[in-house]
Parts: sequence; structure tokens; C-alpha cells
Amino acid sequence: MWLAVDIVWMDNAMNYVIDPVQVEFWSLNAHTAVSAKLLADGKNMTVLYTTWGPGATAPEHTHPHEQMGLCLQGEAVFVIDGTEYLVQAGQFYHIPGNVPHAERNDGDEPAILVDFFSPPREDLLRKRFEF
Ligand code: NI
Repeated sequence: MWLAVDIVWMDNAMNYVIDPVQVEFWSLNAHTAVSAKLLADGKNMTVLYTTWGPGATAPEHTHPHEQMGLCLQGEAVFVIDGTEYLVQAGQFYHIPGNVPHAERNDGDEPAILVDFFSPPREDLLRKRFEF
């Protein structure tokens, strides 16, 4: 006997539930070996999913947006305000606005990071990294 259960999948324009597998990848400019997916384009924040191949790098940069995130897979070195931090799968990070930072993957396996930016990153919404 079947129970009547309403399950709503991703057929809603608001995308209340987001499956990264369904989101298209694009190459993140100004980075090496980093691909990105724009997971959510919210009113007050932007969520970006990035995959970092072995040896991947991001240039040191600074933006007014507050940036928080988590490492879903692998590990990444964050240089935040001149100090290096190793962020491993399952760990989170927090970069206040206007604090210089860079990231890289020194490991042998791809790393996956999910970033939450507030206010929204207008550049990333255009699939361009400008900060
Ligand atoms: Ni940043």
C-alpha cells in the first residue's frame, strides 16, 4: 500500500532545493584550475560552489562582501590577512569584508568549497570574478 506523500522536487522557479549536480559548471577567471557553479542567487547573499583541482590557486584579493563557507571535500590552504590556515573537509571558514585572502589546493585530490557571500556578488552573478 502506498502512502500519499507530496514531494516537491526542483520544479519551482524559486529553487528551494538545489542539487549541485543539476547546475552548470563554468571556469572561474583569474584562478587556476577552479571551476564554479552559481548555486543560489539570493536577495541578500550569493552561494558559489567551487571545485579546486590539485595545484589550483586563487589570487590574493579583497572585497567588501563578507565570505563564509565550508569545505565539502579534500582540503584547501587559506591565506587570510597574511596567515595560512588549512581547511579540511567538514570544516568552515569566515572571512570578514575587506580582509585580504587567497586560497590554494596543495593536496592530491580535488577540493570542493561552498562560499556564501553577503551582500550578493554581482560579478559572480555574471560569471566573472572581479574582486
Ligand atoms: Ni574572496
